[in-house]
Amino acid sequence: MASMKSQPRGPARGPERPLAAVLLIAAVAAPACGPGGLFEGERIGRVPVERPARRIGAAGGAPVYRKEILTEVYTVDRIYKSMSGPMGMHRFEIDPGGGRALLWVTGFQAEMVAPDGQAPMSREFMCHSNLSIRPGPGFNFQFPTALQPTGGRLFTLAQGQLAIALPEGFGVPVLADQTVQIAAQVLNHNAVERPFEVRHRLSVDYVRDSDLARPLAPLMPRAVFAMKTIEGEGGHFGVAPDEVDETVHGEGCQVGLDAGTQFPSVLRDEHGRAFSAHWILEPGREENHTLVTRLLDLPYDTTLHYVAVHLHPFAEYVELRDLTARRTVYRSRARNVPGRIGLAEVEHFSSAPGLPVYKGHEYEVVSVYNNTSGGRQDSMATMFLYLAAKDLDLSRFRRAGPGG
Ligand SMILES: [Cu+2]
Repeated sequence: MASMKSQPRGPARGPERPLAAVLLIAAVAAPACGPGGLFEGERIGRVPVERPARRIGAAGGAPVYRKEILTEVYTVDRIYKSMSGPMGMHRFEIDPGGGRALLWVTGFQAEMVAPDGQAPMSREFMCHSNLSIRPGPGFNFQFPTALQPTGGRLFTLAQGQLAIALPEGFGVPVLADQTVQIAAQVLNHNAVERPFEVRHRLSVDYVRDSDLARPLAPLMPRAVFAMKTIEGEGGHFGVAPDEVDETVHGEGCQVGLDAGTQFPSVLRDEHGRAFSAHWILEPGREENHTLVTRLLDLPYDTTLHYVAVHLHPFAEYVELRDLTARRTVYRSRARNVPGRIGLAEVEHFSSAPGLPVYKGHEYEVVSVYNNTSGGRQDSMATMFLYLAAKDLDLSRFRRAGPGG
C-alpha cells in the first residue's frame, strides 16, 4: 500500500512524520509472542484468548456489543519501569464475518487479572494497552486524514486510566473486516517478594452502523506529546530557531536526555534537531513547555470531545494550552499512589458539546513532574485527543439501516 506513505496535506510535514506516527508512545509493534491461539471457553490457557462479542446494552436505539480479549500471561519477577516490562500483541477483527460493514467503536477498557482471567490484580501493574488499526486494505487508507496521523492508533489506556467511553453519540469508525491489534505491557515499580503472573483483560465496545437510524458523529484520534531537545539548537519542534517568536510559540522545551528504551522515542525535525518524547527525569520539579502545533496538524477548525492522557509516575499534571488565545484548553491532573511509585489516577476529559480548537492557532503541551524519589526516573506526557472529523464521507460504507 504505497498510499500509506503519501502525506499530501499540510505544509509542516517533513520526513520525520512517519516516525511521529509510530512514536505515539509506546508499543506499536512488539514482536509477535506465541501462537496467539483462539480459545473458546472451557480451559483458559496462557496464550491470548479472544471471546465472541456479546450484547451489553443499547445506545441511540442500537445494541452495543462488547468484544473481550485476554492477553497472554506475563510473569513479573523484578522491578520493571514504565515501558520495560513483559509485553505482547494480539491481532483480530472486531466483528469477524462483518465484511465491509461500518462499525463505531465507542469504548475500550482494561483490567489487570490473574492467569485465570477472572481474579482481579492490582492496577499498579498496568503499563499500557493500545488498540490500533493494522496496515491493510481497509479503513485508514480510505480515510487518511482521520487515522494516518496516529499510525492507526485508536486508543491507549495507561496506568491511571483504565477505561475510555466516548461521549454519547460519538464513535471512531472502523470496518468490520479491518485487522486491529492490541499491544499490551505490564510494569512493576515496586519491590517483588516472589514472582507472580498477571494478564490484561481488555474489551472493545462497538455499535453496528446498520443498527443505527442515523450515524454517530465520527471522531479522529490525534496525539500530542511533551518532548525534550536532545540534539541541536532550540526547543520549538518544527520551527527554525531564527523564526521563533516566544510570544507566539511559547518558551519551547528544555534540553534533556533520551531515556533509551526499546521503543522509538526520538523525533527529528527539518531543522536538524532531535527531540525525545521519553526523557530522563532528574530529581526535583520540572515544568516543560513543548510546542505541538505541527504534531497536532489540525486540518481545519474543529471541536475536541475527549482527551485521554499517558503519564509516568511523579507526574503532577499535563495540559494542552492554546498559545494564541492564551488559555488552557484542558488540564489533566495526576494523583500518585501514596508511599509507592505509581499513578493512582489520571484525569480525562469527555464532552458532547466539545471545546473549539483552531487550525490557525499555536498550541503547546505543558507537563509538570515532581520527582521526589531522590534518583533519576523517566517520563512521558502524551495527550490523546479525539476531534470531530468533518471531512469523512462514510456514505459508501453505510447500508440501508432501520432509518435508511
Ligand atoms: Cu510511557
